[in-house]
Amino acid sequence: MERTFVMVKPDGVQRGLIGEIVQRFERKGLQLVGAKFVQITKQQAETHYQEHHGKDFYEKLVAFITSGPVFAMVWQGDDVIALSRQMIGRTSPLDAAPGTIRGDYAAHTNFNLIHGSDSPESASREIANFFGTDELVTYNKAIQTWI
Ligand code: RTP
Ligand code: MG
Repeated sequence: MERTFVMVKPDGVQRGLIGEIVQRFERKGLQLVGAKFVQITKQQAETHYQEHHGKDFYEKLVAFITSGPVFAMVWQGDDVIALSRQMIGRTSPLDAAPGTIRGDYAAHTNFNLIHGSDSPESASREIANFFGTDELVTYNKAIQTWI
């Protein structure tokens, strides 16, 4: 069972898409184990996007992600990292397929609504950057246990 870090970015919050995005993850059958609505610090943003440090879009990216509150979540499930990336869609709106979150709602690479971890290593780092272990809830989900 894997965990991944998913975040509705400031544009998704501003556009009122938190509920729509949470609903897609719930209906997919994934398990929510943590959530918080926060204004992230510059330091947190720099840790989150450390792999992009030095790229030409880095400064704008950090400014954007700290420009307003985000809705941060941890979701759990089998292959949840790859599954979430599939549901989120590709980075650019020209590549994001219809039916994905970005494909359905995003029109610009810099305002693409949502983040999802891209590997188990990123997921661990990103979860630790936003959540304490006491903020993640362990519980049985009926769908996994009725048989
Ligand atoms: P994210 O990390 O936000 O979930 O997005 P991602 O994996 O699909 O894309 P990534 O390559 O990690 O890039 C992080 C964010 O930086 C912006 N970006 N701009 N060439 C550009 O101008 C450019 N490339 C990436 C995007 O907003 C992307 O989500
Ligand atoms: Mg990324």
